[in-house]
Amino acid sequence: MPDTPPKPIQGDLIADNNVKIAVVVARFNEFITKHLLDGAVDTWVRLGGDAGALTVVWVPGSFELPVTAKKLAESGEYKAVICMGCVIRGETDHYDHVVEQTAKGIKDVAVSTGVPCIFGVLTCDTLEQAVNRAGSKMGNAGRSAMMTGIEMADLMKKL
Ligand code: INI
Repeated sequence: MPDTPPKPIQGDLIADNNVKIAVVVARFNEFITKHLLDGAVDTWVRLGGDAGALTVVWVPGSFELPVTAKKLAESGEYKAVICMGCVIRGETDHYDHVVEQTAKGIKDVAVSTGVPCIFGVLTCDTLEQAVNRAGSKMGNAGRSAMMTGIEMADLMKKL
């Protein structure tokens, strides 16, 4: 008998207006995060979705992303929650606390609710690094966060 290769299971990259996705954006470093949001919405539209089908929620800073993602995930309405922020290292260890707790918080919400919560938070040493990842030299992290959210929302349906 010929050996048959395994049939992989994976999410498709199709924006379906009936599969609700929420985007939570931190206002801190809005100069950067508004471009991440623009990239995410544009990617959703280019993959076939209507911009109006997305739910966009603004929060003060990245530290507020997990609790907001939790509320959205627990509502049962959303198949993915995309969290976007920008944390830039300063002179103190504040950066480390914000980054660590934000990343862990977002992961905890995803694992406890079963709703994919995407870590679209830039963690940079300099403003230039953030600019490069918000629609210039290094692309736009908002785009990849949206693609990850769409793929994961579809994958969860198939598992
Ligand atoms: N929030 C960010 O999203 N990015 C930062 O770079 C940042 N820094 O550097 O302080 C930041 N701080 C605010 C934090 O997220 C909370 O909003 C605040 O601590 C209130 O809980």
